[in-house]
Amino acid sequence: MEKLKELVKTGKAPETEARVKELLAQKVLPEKILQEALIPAMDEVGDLFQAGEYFVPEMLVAARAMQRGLAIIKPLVVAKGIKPIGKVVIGTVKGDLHDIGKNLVCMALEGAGFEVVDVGTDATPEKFVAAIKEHQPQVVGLSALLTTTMLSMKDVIQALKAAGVREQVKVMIGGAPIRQEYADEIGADYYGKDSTSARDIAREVIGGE
Ligand code: B12
Repeated sequence: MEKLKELVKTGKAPETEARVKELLAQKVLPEKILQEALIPAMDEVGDLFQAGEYFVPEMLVAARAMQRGLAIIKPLVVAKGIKPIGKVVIGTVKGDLHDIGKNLVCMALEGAGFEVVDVGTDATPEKFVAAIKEHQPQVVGLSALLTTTMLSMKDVIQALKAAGVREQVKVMIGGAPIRQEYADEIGADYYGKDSTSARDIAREVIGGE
């Protein structure tokens, strides 16, 4: 696991892929690989960036390596051929390009049997509104990793109100800078600290219907 973490941190994409496969062959659970190597590696990359030891290019190659690893794990944790139990529209808000966390949330939701409509990154409030009108989800997930872009979560909620669709969905928000207080402040229904919470929230909403 330590070796895998190091490979992600140093942005070695093909080696990351190979190491993930190796660990899986040794019967290490995909969830364990995710929780104990891939995610902690990105946390450490963030710390190195903050300390001025890493710059954007290093963060970028590390993110690419992480995504190569995730691509191997995804089919193992995502449910297949099951009738979806509910629908979630999710995206990273306007101005924000971080999508690893959102993709993990998508994986957890799909793994639990939800249909996920991913509107991608840098998604405008209008894009969320259009996706809600088209797909009629029960839950909308908003992700933001920057203290500057988390402010656009409020714009999305306002746009949902203006479009008359706010009452038909529950809004859950998440991302590293987000806290419960912020969810309360902007009128989001839920805050989820990680992908497991996102899955539990979706289950609660859909189970509660
Ligand atoms: C990788 C990375 C990048 C990559 C992103 C690649 C990609 N495809 O995502 C690149 C290099 C592009 C990048 C760019 C930038 N980044 Co950056 N980045 C990171 C880094 C190192 C890791 C993020 C990550 O993937 N974490 C791993 C995932 C698994 O965790 P997560 O995203 O938090 O998601 C989990 C939870 O938050 C939650 N969650 C997430 N979304 C949602 C949604 C819902 C609905 C729910 C319920 C839960 C939930 O569940 C997830 C799984 O558990 C972080 C550091 C950090 N520790 O966060 C900095 C970080 C977020 N970046 C930072 C900065 C400053 C930038 C740049 C501005 C740098 C620059 N000067 O250009 C740009 C901004 C670009 C933009 N417009 O978005 C700062 C933000 C500071 C701040 N407070 O605003 C951080 C914190 C680094 C730091 N320590 O300073 N970055």
